[in-house]
Amino acid sequence: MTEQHHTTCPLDCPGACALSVEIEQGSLKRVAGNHEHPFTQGVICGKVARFNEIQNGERVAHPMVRTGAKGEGVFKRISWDEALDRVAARFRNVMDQEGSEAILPYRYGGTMGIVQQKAIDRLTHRAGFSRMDETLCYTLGFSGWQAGVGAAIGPCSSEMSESELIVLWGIDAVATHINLMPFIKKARKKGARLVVIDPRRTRTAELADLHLQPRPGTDGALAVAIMCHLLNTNLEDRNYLVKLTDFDDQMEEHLLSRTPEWASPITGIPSKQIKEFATLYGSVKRSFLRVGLGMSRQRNGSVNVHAVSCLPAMTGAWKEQGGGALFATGDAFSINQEPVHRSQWMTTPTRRLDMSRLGPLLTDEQLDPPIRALWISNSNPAVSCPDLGRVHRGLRREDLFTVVHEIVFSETTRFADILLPATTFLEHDDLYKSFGQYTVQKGARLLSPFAEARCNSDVVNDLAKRMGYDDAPFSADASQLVNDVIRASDLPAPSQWEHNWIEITPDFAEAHFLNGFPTQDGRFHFYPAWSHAVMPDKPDHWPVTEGDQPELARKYPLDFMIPPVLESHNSTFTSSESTRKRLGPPQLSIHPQDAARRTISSGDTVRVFNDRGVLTMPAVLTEDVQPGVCSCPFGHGGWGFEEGIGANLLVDAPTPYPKGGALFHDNRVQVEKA
Ligand SMILES: Nc1nc2c(c(=O)[nH]1)N[C@H]1C(S)=C(S)[C@@H](COP(=O)(O)OP(=O)(O)OC[C@H]3O[C@@H](n4cnc5c(=O)[nH]c(N)nc54)[C@H](O)[C@@H]3O)O[C@H]1N2
Ligand SMILES: Nc1nc2c(c(=O)[nH]1)N[C@H]1C(S)=C(S)[C@@H](COP(=O)(O)OP(=O)(O)OC[C@H]3O[C@@H](n4cnc5c(=O)[nH]c(N)nc54)[C@H](O)[C@@H]3O)O[C@H]1N2
Ligand code: SF4
Ligand SMILES: [Mo]
Repeated sequence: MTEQHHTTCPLDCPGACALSVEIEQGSLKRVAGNHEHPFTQGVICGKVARFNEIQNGERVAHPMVRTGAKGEGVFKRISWDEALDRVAARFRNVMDQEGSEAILPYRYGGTMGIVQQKAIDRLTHRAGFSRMDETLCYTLGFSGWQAGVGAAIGPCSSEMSESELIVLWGIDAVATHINLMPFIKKARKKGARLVVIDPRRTRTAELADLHLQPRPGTDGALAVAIMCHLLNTNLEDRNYLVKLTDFDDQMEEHLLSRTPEWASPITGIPSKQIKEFATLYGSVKRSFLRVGLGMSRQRNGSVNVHAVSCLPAMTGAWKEQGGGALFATGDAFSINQEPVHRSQWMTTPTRRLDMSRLGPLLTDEQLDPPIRALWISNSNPAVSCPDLGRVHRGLRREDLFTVVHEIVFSETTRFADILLPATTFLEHDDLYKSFGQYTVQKGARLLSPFAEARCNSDVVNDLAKRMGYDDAPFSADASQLVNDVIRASDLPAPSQWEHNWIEITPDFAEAHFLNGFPTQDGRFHFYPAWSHAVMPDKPDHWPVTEGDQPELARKYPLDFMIPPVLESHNSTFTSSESTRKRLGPPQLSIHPQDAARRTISSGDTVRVFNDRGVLTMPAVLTEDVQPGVCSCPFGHGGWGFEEGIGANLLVDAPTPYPKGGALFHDNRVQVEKA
C-alpha cells in the first residue's frame, strides 16, 4: 500500500518547498510538490524530485575510524559507542591541552531544519568551543540590504503575478529559485515584462524581454546611472523621497554626476540600454525587483546590493501591490531557537572564526589557540569553501582531529578521522522557516533511519553526555525540541495547524513599509553609513574587485565566475553517479574572442590558473559569457577535474568589507591551451 505524507524540503534554498512524499513498505517511492501550499503550489525542482538518488543511493551506513592516510578515505567500521567515546576523549584532551576554543564545530546548510541544522551549538555553548561567523552565503548581500532597507523582509514574491515589470537582478531563478517562475509567467500573460541583470546569459536570461549584461562587480555603477536617468527625466517620486527616505540635495547632486555615459565603460552596457531600462523602470508603478545572492559575491558586493536597493525608493514602487523589492524574508520569522541552541549557557563569549576563511585559519601557524579539532556536519567545506587549496592542506594536517557527520561519502568525508552516518530529512523530525517565503513548516520522521544513521540532534546529545554534561536539554529528542521551539515562539500547538505549515505573511502595510522602514529612523537610507570609512558614503561604483587591481588585472586578464548549477544543490547530489552523468564533466565557458586570442577551440583542454592554483578542463566557446569573462560550474566539486579539487581552488578568501563574505565571482584568472 502506498502512503502519502506531507513534509518540507530541507535544502538551503529560498523555496522551502512543501512536499508530498509517497512511501511504500517503509521505503521512499516518490517526492512531489504539495499543491495546497500557498507559495510553492506544487512546484519543486528536478533534483529534489530525484531525492531517491540520495535516499536509496550509496550512503554512510556505520560509524568508522580512519585507517588510511589523511584524505585517502580509507576507514574501518566501529560501533557508535566506540566512535563517540573516541571523540569525547579527544575533545577533552584538546580542551585540557589547548583550551576549549581549539575545537571548531563547522556546520552549514545541508539541512535548514531548526532542530537539526545547528544542534551542535548547544554543546558549543556548554563546552566553550570556538563559534563560526556564518559568512559563506548571505553576509555580503544582507549587509548591503540592511544598509538601506534595514531588515530582510518585504513583499512576498508571489506578488510578482500582479506586477507590470519584474527585474531579476543577480538571481538565476530557473536554476536556483524555480518557485518564482509560475508567478512571472502569470504576470507576463497579462503583459508584464521581465528584465534579467546578469553577466551571464543564463536559462533565466534567455526568457527575458531585456537582458542587461554588466561586467561582474559593476552593479553599483549601473544602479546609480539608472537613478541619474530617473532624476533627469523626472521619473522619481518626490513625495515618496521626502516622506520615507533620507534623500537630500547632496545625494541628488551626487547621483546626477553618475550619468549612463559614465557608467557605460565601467559596466560594459551601452548607455542607450541603461536609459532604456531606466525609462521602463521609472514609467511603471508596479515594478518588482528580486535581488539575488549571485551579485553580492564580490569585494564590493554589499555596496552594489545597497545601490540596487535604492531603486524602488527612488520611484516609490514600494507603495504598490506587485511593487517594491525582495532580498530575503528571514527577518519576518520571530522563532525562538533557544531550546535548541542554548546560547545562555555561554558564560563568556568565545571567539568567532570566519567560516569562509577555513583554509587560512587551518593553515595559520600564528592562530592562538590553533584549531586542533573540527566537528563537521551539514556541510562539505572540501568543496564549498573559498581558497580550497588551503582548506585541503589544512584538513590533511596530522595534528588536526576531524569528525564528519554525513549522509553520503562527500569530498569532506575523505578527510575524516571519525566518520559518522547521518539521517536524511525523511528520517528525522524538524521544523523549517524560510528565507524566500512566509511559512513555518513541519517535517516529520517518515522512514526508519538507514542502517545505523542517527540525526544531528541525537548525536550531539550523546556526545555531550560522554563529555560529562548531563544538563536536561541533552536528553530531549528531536520531536520534543520541535515542540519546545513552537511553544517558546508562541506559535499555535501543532495539533491546531490546519496544514503542514502556518502562514506568517506580514500584512500589506508592513511588507511594503507604508508606515516606515525597519531602520532606526523609519526611513529608507540612501546614505548607507557603513561601519568602515574606506567604503563609499553614497551609493556608487566601488572599484575594489580583483579586476580593479591593475597589476593583478594585467597578469590575469579574465574575470572568473563559479555559479551553482541546475542539476545539483551546492555539492549535495554530486556524490551520486546519476547526477554526475547528468552533469557531465566541468567545462570552462569562454567567449570566442578570448578563445581565438589563445588559439583555443571548443573541446580543447585548457589550464585555468591564478596565484592560488591551476585547474584543467575542456573549454566550450560561447557567447553566454562576454569577452573578458569566463565561468565554470560550482556543483562538481573535485569530480571531473584531473587535479581532484573543486573550482573554489581559484577563489580568494580575504575578509571583504563590511562584515566578511565569500567571493565566488570575484576572481581573476589566465587561461591557456593545455
Ligand atoms: N539548482 C540549484 N539551486 C540552488 C543552489 C544550487 O547550488 N543549485 N544553491 C542554493 C543556495 S545555497 C543559494 S544561496 C541560492 C543562490 O541563488 P542565487 O541568488 O540565484 O545566486 P547565484 O546562483 O549564486 O547567482 C545568481 C546569478 O548571479 C550572477 N552574478 C554573478 N556575479 C554577478 C554580478 O556581479 N552582478 C550581477 N548582476 N549578477 C551576478 C551569476 O551569473 C548567476 O547567474 O540558490 C539556491 N538554489
Ligand atoms: N563557487 C561557489 N562556491 C559556493 C557557492 C557558489 O555559488 N559558488 N555557493 C555557496 C553557498 S551560497 C553555500 S550556501 C555553500 C553551501 O555549502 P555547504 O553547506 O557545504 O553545502 P553542500 O555542499 O551542499 O553540503 C551540505 C552537506 O550536508 C549534508 N547533509 C544534509 N543533511 C544533513 C543532515 O541532516 N545531517 C548531516 N550531518 N549532514 C547533512 C549533505 O549530504 C551535504 O554533503 O556553498 C558555497 N560555495
Ligand atoms: S531545492 Fe529549492 S526548489 Fe528544490 S524542492 Fe527544495 S526548496 Fe524547492
Ligand atoms: Mo547559499
